[in-house]
Amino acid sequence: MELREKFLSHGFTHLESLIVKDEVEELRVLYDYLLKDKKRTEGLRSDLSGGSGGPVEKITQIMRPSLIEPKLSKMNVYKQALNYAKLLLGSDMALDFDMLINKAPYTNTETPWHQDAAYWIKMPDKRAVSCWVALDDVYEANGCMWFIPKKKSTNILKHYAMPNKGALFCKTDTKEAQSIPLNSGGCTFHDGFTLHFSKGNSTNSRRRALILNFRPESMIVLEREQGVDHTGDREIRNKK
Ligand SMILES: O=C(O)CCC(=O)C(=O)O
Repeated sequence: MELREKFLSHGFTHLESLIVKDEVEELRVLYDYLLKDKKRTEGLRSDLSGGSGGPVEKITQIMRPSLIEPKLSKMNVYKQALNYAKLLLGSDMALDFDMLINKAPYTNTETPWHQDAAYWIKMPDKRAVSCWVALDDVYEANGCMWFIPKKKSTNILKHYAMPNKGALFCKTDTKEAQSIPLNSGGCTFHDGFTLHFSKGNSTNSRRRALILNFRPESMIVLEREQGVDHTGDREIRNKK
């Protein structure tokens, strides 16, 4: 099935290779600087697991990393992902925010099932696509992405928050869930209503992902007018 056709009908799709290995290497260097630098990332960094700030972060999330490390947004991956966002959802797509999500070896902590739109304000134009780029080879045991093929509607299930402002999650039937293993440099695309999840990293390998989220320019303007720039606390914004 064509990339766009699959994205529109299932709510997700993937590419075996979005960027070349040399760029993966360059991104890993910037990524690792940010992971180590707790000072510069303060305020934008948190543990999605809901852990209460212990010495080991189980799922490190750093929001808007390109604000801290502007070299990032000059990288080809931002241009490539934007081109695909336009192909999938239209020429008015623009970058809303980027984030890093890292699962260190043996942290064994799943990212619970959720829909991204639960985190966002209600928007009249609901088009959005997240490009999740693997910077390591990813597979089920170290936390590759899983998706449930989307039904036609754009319903948002009831979401709950993990303790300490951790990730949002919902309850869902997962029998149709599909895992998408990737080599580094590959990526998945999912829309804001598609249920997704990843297992904990139970291996000695790393699982670094860079995620770029795109939506219509006019909706980004609307978000910013309402003070939403994806640097603040996680909360359930899109209540039924
Ligand atoms: O990287 C993960 O484990 C989860 C990613 C995710 O939820 C997202 O990109 O929306």
